[in-house]
Amino acid sequence: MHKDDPATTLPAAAPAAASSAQQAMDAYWMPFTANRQFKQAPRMLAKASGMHFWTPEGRQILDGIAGLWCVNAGHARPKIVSAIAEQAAEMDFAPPFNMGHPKAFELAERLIEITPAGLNRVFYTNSGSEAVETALKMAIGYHRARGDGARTRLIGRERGYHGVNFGGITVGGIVGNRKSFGPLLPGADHIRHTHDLSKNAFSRGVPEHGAELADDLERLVALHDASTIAAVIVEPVAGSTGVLLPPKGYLQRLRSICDKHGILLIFDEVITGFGRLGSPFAATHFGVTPDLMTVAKGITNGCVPMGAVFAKQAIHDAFMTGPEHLIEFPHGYTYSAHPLACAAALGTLDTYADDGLLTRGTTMAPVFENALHSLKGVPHVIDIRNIGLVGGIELEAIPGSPGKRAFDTFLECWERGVLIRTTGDTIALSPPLIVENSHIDQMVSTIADVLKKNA
Ligand code: PXG
Ligand code: PLP
Repeated sequence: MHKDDPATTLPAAAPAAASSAQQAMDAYWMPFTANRQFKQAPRMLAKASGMHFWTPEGRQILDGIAGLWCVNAGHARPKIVSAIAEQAAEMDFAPPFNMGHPKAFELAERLIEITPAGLNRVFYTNSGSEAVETALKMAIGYHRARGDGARTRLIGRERGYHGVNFGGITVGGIVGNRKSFGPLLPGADHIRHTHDLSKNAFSRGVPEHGAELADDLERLVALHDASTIAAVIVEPVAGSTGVLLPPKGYLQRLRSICDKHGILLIFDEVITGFGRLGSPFAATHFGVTPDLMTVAKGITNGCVPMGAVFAKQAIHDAFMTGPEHLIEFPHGYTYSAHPLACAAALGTLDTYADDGLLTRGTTMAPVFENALHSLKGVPHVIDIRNIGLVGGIELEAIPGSPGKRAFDTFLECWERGVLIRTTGDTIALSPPLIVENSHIDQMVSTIADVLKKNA
């Protein structure tokens, strides 16, 4: 640091009580944030419990998005907090390569009790992005291990979000996340997205029209030949792109086309996993079992970074060949199965079980659905979508300024004490699964007030 730089003359660690306005802000390059806008008018969070955050000044904020789709059991749950604290004191770290620790094995056994039947092998990562890279490598490696090494193509879907690493943005379909980063991985392709407002606007739950969009995979099979395709990856319900639900029968159809052609099906359940739809997983909810499933976020209630891939046993077993002293799958992260993450995940599974949270979304869904759909007719609302405890409210874009109407709504809801999330011109709501009717009322009425005021 240069001592004449005025920014560095501030104390290195700002006092805990410093208000957001006093804090030096230049050094931190924020992720997925409009940095310059933020730093002019920072939105700081300092404390969290249950359904709420508090700002450093003590203003209470209702959490309408479970942090970032991850704090499914609500904030500061005692069993999770104490599990992390106790683990940090007992064993802070253990190398995951060639060594194990009991909680990593215990957690895997606990997880496969709730995954769809057949998905019974667990590989740990530290994020959803890493889980996606891991699953894509497993898919290609699996085919090669079986002597089908020409199957290397990866198929994603338009508008899909699979994290931000190179594999994930290759199969991802959000243009803004890919266009600046070169040619990406070779050989990938995309099926069409399923969003169709002309037929499905204001659907409650899964839309009626569009199962045939799964047949777009047949187009890619005809173009590339199935013998070159390793896997198809989709979000069962697309979250990040603006809450797009699968049309009725779509996922079943995708499953059967994959089966017909020997293509692996990967569900990216980073958002839909751990109760978001009212069932433990989207695969459970829709009765469609993928070959590989990626999760993160809710696996630790967002408390310690962790992700995972669930694999069918046959995929795992295909790797288990060759000399027994050699590594079968040359892949893993320094922090795979981190003891703090495993402890947090065990505390999280206990908390979900204690409160019945993996299915509470089903109980609350009718209340949530009715509240959301009460926004029909509010100025600029052009669609409302919902399933379980996730909702999307699509706004008409301001001509020439896509995203602005939703972002302005987000800013004004924040001023009024409600945290929502926006992507493009869609507002996403995904509250902690402990949400009560009064919280739902507060979220929806705040959004309605803001939209009416700015009509
Ligand atoms: N796959 C899916 C389906 C996701 O939703 C990831 C992968 C990546 O996970 P990590 O842990 O690497 O972030 C995600 C993450 C949003 C938003 O804008 C959504 C996510 C992350 C950040 C923002 O709604 N989802
Ligand atoms: N870069 C270097 C130089 C490393 O040594 C390592 C891990 O040892 C990595 C990257 C990968 O880090 P991680 O295992 O945390 O993903």
